[in-house]
Amino acid sequence: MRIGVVLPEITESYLKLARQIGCTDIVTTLRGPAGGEPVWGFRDLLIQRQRIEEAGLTWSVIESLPMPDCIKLGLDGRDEAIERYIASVRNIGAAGIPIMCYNWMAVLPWLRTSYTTRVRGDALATSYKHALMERAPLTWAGQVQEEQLWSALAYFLQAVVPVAQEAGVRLAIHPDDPPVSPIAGIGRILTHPDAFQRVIDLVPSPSSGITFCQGCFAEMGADIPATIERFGRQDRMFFAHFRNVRGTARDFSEAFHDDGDTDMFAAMQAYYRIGFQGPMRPDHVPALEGEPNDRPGYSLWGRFYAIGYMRGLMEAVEKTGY
Ligand SMILES: [Mn+2]
Repeated sequence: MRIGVVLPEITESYLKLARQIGCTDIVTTLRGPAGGEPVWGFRDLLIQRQRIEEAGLTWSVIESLPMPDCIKLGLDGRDEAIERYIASVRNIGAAGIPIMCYNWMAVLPWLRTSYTTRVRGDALATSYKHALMERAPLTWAGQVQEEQLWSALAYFLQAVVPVAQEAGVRLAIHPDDPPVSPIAGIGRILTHPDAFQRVIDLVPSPSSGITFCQGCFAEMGADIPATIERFGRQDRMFFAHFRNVRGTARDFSEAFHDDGDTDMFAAMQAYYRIGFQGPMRPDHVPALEGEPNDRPGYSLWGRFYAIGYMRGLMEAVEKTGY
């Protein structure tokens, strides 16, 4: 099992910290200059990769590359935007970064109704109550039907998956978070485990698979070990977000990894049973006392606590079996 981490920034000091707590893999976002999604240049990627490698770590996942809504909604301009995306995919593959996480949340990304929900010891977590969003005004996109999103996703995959396969990049789709449809008139399609099968089957390829964000699947009410086995046995689970929550899609709160509804030991056993080779990173941790809550879900101490717990679970599973 390879533990990955998102660092606040890629510095020598953070890279060292990552190794000290037992991480092997680095997961980063690629942000672009303001005003448009960029094509990431091969050499910029290579220099960054070498920096991570020389610190003794592997840059295994890009999560995510900016993707404009015209691609997700199938609007004018998408062909040019897909061309730019494809150019980045080629450069990412050439630079030796094997996995790209992406999502199909249009207009409204990752969404919460609170960043200050109290969990154990009054640590601050994010939470979502759909009842509070029922009267949310429509966005600029108006009403968006789910079929429009499915059709745009199929168009995207037909264009990009063959390129990704040739470039040696695996595309791993992340669930909608929260997995509720619609929100503010915008449909959401990755809200049920069967939707991931549909994505895998749209353009079948060893380069098209999923990011198993465990918390989202738990919110969907999925049986976590069974779902890990379902996609793991197809070799389509490329990347995992180890995450625990309390509640369900329409009313949930993030939790400490050892304090939510999911049996995390049983989940870890399932990753071992499928021989999961991909990187796994902790996702959405509470902000602990003494640390600012300026990046809700991504406090550093919370992540470190989660990684220690993951390593403990791994040792327990390795010693007691799966
Ligand atoms: Mn996630």
